[in-house]
Amino acid sequence: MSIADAGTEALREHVAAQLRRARDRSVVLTDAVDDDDLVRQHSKLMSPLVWDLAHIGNQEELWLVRDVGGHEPVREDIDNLYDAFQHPRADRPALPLLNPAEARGYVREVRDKVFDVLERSPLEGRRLETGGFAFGMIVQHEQQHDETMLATHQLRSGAPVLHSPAPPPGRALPAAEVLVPAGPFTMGTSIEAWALDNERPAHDVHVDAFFIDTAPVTNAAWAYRVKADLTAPRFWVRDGTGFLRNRFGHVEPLAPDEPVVHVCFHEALAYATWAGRRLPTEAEWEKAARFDPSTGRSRRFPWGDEDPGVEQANLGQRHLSPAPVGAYPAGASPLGVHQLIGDVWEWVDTDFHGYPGFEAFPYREYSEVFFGGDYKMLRGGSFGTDPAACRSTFRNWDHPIRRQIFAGFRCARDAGPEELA
Ligand code: AVJ
Ligand code: FE
Repeated sequence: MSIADAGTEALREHVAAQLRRARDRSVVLTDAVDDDDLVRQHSKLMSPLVWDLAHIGNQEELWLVRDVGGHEPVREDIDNLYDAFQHPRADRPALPLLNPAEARGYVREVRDKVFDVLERSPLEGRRLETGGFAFGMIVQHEQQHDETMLATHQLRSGAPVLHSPAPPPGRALPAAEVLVPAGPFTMGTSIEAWALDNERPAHDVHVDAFFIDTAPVTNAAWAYRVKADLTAPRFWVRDGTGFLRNRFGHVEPLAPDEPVVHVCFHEALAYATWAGRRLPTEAEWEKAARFDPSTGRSRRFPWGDEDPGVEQANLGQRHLSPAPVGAYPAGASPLGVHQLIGDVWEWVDTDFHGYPGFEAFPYREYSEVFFGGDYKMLRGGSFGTDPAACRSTFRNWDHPIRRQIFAGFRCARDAGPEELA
């Protein structure tokens, strides 16, 4: 089950390990390039990598050193520089940012204090500390920025600096789509200790019967659509009459059976419409990912309640690409839907809003200020998402035009009355 059910010392160990894992990843992503590359803006959509790094430290200082720990500020003078709401990404390179050596020193100093705070926290009592929530929030924050930094890596030019083993091979799936039966299911959670405010509370949602694809739309399916003279995803490179793809500087043939990645919401919707189908709603996606028809219960993950392992899902930047369809049979849902977790974030046709009974916690700027804005939801995580920041209830969002994120989609359709089992 979840680590929060184990004892306090086991939880403390878990928190420490998760903090270290997140930091190892931030270090890999920032040590891979030289200082010049760290301070440069690779795209107006992204921050310089050195901004992400110090921002990670600053959030950690604000919540864990100052709030949970009750300590004096380390660098109060830089709060404004690293407040995402003060400076749009495009303006960040011009700010008097900490240089790479200073940023590295800063995050290290904050982290040293945080281990001290962790030793002293009862990990219960105060809501912010119960179950290690604030620590978990900061782990997820760092991992989210790591994925953002990975997207920045995909935008940089020059020789490749990141390498990874290929994902496991794909396999044919027994069916292209499955019927998700009509009825209520539990959406969101009130019991997952590190779930963020927008995943709460658990509530019942009625969903009509619908069909959902057992796999995300693949490059082959998309290439067929491109032949019909529609545009290609981001990072596809023209090669005579066909396409190659640029994956973190590795320019290579498209893997036909891999989920398509780097498409915006509008492209996903256009593909689905072109294919005579539609995108699932957020509730449909979550029901397909969690609902166990034999018990009526919502699971934490499609395969059950256990955290993701390497057999279940392509997460955690182990591979620098989605895996081919069928590569994770052990990660399928009870209804036989594959690769809902990992590989590619999946666009769903729902705007960002709070669930009934939503309460901002611990700060409005994580979720609430984005409700009702120009955002579409993304579900399930990508190959670049860490397991700590991914579960079947986890909600991500972005502008519908964004395609630098690791986003793909799968299709769904209404179930006709004659098709109901
Ligand atoms: C939830 C991924 C949309 O990166 O903008 C990071 C996460 N919030 N720092 C983002 C986040 C504050 C957020 N997303
Ligand atoms: Fe942030």
